[in-house]
Amino acid sequence: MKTMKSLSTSLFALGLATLSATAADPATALWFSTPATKFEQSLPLGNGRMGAMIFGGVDEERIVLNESSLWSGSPDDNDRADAFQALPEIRRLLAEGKNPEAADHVMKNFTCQGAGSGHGNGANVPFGCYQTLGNLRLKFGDAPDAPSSRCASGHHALSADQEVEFATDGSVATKWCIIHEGKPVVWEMDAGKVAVRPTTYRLTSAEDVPGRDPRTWKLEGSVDGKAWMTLDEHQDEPVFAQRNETRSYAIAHPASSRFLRFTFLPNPGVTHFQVAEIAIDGVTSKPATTMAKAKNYSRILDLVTAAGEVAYEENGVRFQRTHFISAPDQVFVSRLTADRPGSLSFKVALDRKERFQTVAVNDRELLMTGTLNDGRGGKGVSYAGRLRVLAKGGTVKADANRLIIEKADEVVLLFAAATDYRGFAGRQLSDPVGATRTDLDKAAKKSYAKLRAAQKVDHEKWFNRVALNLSNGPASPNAALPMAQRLAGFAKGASDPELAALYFNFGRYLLISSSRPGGLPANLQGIWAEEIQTPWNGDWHLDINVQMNYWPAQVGNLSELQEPLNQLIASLVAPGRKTAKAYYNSRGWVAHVITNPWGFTAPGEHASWGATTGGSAWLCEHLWTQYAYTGDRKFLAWAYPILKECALFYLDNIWEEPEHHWLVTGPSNSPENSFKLPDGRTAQVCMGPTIDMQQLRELFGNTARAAEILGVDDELRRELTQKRARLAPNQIGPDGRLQEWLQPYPEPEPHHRHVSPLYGLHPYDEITPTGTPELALAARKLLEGRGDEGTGWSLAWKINFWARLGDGDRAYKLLQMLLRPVSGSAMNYMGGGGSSDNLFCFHPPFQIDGNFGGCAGIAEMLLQSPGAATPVIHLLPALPAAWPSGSFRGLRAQGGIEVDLTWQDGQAVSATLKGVNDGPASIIPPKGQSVASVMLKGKRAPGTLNRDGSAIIQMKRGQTYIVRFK
Ligand code: FUC
Repeated sequence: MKTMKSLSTSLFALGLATLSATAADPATALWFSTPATKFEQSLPLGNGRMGAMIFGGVDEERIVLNESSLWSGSPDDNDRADAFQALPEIRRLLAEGKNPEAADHVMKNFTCQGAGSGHGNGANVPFGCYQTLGNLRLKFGDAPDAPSSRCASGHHALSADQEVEFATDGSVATKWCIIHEGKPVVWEMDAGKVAVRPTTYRLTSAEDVPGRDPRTWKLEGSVDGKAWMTLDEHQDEPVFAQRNETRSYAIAHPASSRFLRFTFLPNPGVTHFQVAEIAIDGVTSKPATTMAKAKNYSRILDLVTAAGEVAYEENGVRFQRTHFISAPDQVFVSRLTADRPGSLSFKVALDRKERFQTVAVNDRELLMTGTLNDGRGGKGVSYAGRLRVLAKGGTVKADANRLIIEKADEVVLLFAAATDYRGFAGRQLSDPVGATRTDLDKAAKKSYAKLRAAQKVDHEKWFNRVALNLSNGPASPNAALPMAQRLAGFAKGASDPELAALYFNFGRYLLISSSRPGGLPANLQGIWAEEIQTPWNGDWHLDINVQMNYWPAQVGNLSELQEPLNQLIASLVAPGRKTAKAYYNSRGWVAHVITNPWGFTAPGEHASWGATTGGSAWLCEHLWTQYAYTGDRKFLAWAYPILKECALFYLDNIWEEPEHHWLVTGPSNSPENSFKLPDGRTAQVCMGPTIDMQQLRELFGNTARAAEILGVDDELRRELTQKRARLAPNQIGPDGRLQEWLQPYPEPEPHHRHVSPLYGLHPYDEITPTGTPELALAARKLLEGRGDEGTGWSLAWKINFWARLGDGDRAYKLLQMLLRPVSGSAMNYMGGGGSSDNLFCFHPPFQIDGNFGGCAGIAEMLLQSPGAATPVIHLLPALPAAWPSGSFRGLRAQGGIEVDLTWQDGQAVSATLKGVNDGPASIIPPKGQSVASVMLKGKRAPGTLNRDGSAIIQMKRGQTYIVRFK
């Protein structure tokens, strides 16, 4: 690991030194020289259940708060009871090559019942969505409260960068855009403490679709937010003649108001309403710049101790804030200090975009409560967030719905959050308000130092299991730059191996912070979101995304943190059985493409993607992998019934296609991709896509092996083995590429982000360069054809593919692409993935899967452990030229073997292996090298050195083996 000294030296060389930044290790810390102005620059903290994003502003510290069970929606029956009756006809049409007709049938009879995911905008349908808990705001000094605007009619933008705040961001380049649903659109603003009396206002049209411009509106004012007076009105105004045109209006009846609101009537014939800017003169303003008076500012996320540190000087006083979230004490903690007594004066507020009420319960405590939509207009999950102020010196008092701290020496803030979500995981509370009180009372009995010490011990126990060093020299100059400049420099080609190490460490950090035993699994957002309507509902997508979240768990030595995923899988068995009966009249359980905390297992609402049947099979891979990497038989015994019933579903549902008499799935999709039929029509619904076949080979194989290990179900084992052999095989198309479907159909979108037929290369490993060289070549050709470009997670997957193909430099190129700086969160399916300043993976928008996939990909370049009866330890299978020397400690191979390795000038020097089980292990050295010796306690370890340079050793649990290479 880098020493502190080498970094501080380079910082001084660059003239960028700040006091705190010199303490930051560039491989384990993200540092910034400015506060965050956007979510994707803020610092993520989490204890698995609660999350926080630290902005670190000087005038206002905004902290986005999260709680993993804050889901709208509610349990729902999504199955069409007699859908199975449509199955024979759908299969007949598929067998006859009439895929679009089959798709019509799926649309009519075989999609879910109800609104499904609400086309990815499910906040207000039963599917629901994961939502932000709200904001904690600390307002310093005498800065007036920034006016805050909101959409009082409850309309939500389809993407986070078109939400209501973009109407007052001072930029005509951004807009507020929503679907009005035929209802008046209400914009409301709280101008702050002081009443205002504006006399003019301005509206600016957005950049496109004139029909969406405001045409009929009313402006009202209110002193108390209850009684409203009309200030101005316009009807049937002509559409704005130009895009981004600003028009000014005089207010007909000015009146003193604290609250102001516009009601815009929807324009007939258009679905959307949009406006680039709303400016009430003298009231709305650009957000104040927070850096005006601050000096020597730094903001650091320390991955080792899991704390966000903010420090700066103002008027000669040094201010410091430390933020963390404790798993042992279940509270978010902030400590604020200053080096001159009596310097801390600020106001504390808790807010949310909708459905909240904040009250001061006493002079040092705020309580925010609310209830989410159950998706039927009724009451869903209720939540509570409670904040307590513990101040040394000065005064603390309540003022309406905030707390005011004056002239304190030091302040500790404790925040607890809870919901009454009851389901497969989480706290199962009925009184979240009471729970937050109990959590705070307990935590408040401990000193700050005790809270911090307990949180550090807990976090470090996970984090320190693994260490990675990708350079042996002094830190590169680029590594000393603040994050934004560091990413920009790296994208321009600056050497910065520490950045890759940081990305790896960050992935493990995020898993530790978003997935803890007993809790809900990490979703598309991990646990971090500032929206009400999160992109794609912040759900669990089963056609790669939730699985990718857990790729680092085993190799990254965080096996226990996969438990939430295992529980999610177990929870899908009961609803999945019902779905299997309704749609297939079959045994077993199935989950399709998406799920939520309410047990959604039905197909999605559109045939083009919702017919994907592999979700449950892909989930079950993780149950097997957990066993493979731990050798934990008890776990296997627990998981076996889930695997078995999953396999039974597919056994009942594979059918013989007419051409080759192979067994295939169908109806299905190759996730989200489409193809062209010979008659030129485009289709998505198909039978036997390659990915399904690979997943079934894997599932049937793993289930049979599990049965064998546990000594059960001989007959089932035979059936699995027989049917496995009859599944449609991997095929190479006339263009030499691995085929995606049964036929070599041309693709309308050849660069599609999903590379589903390479499931057999990664995560499954039935395609390997040594075991199946022809298929590996076909896989490589497919990958070349798809191109490197992709969404965030797609880039991350490609790192893993190239690593499996043994091409370290190509994997590194994809890692560079994943690390390229991106901004803007508009949804992009075509490519343009990368990283934001805080290293969050951008699809775009922010989607955490790529962080985990990239982390696993880096590990995959250094160590691979393909599935076999004997655990295999393949060292440096894809080392790029960019990392000639380095070391790692604590990565895991199958069989629960911990591996340490040092390499120099591209050559492995020595490795240490330590197992938790007795048994053989096979060691494969880097290309061009051989195992020279394997020693146990200074003597040759039992085993054999093979002629091809590999070795097999007989390991005893708890013993340390030292491997040398030549
Ligand atoms: C699938 C992917 C998208 C996105 C979404 C959450 O629909 O195809 O790219 O990742 O899931």
